[in-house]
Amino acid sequence: MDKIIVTITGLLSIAGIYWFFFGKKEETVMTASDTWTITVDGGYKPNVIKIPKDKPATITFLRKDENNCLEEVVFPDYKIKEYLPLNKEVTITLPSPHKPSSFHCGMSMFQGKIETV
Ligand SMILES: [Cu+2]
Repeated sequence: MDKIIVTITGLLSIAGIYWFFFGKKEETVMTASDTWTITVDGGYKPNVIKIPKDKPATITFLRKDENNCLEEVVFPDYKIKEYLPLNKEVTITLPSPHKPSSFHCGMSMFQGKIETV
């Protein structure tokens, strides 16, 4: 009887571990999309985006922060610099292929990261 309980407990914890990792992986499924929305409010939310290497990525920025410093977003590796008007969506398309890179505000005080998958 004890053996059965131990076996069941063992199987359940293995299932739990699988569920945990599988669940985490499932979260990254949203990275397979080709559009992202980043809210600019005291920084970039989210500030890490994962994009597929070989697909152009369309990122929509919505600035809700009046801070002048955030009115410009720069993607140095793509040589893209864009003005972000307050409360207006701005769409930026990053041409593929991608490599890990970053983006930041005009003065580089707020940063975001691009990871590739
Ligand atoms: Cu800044």
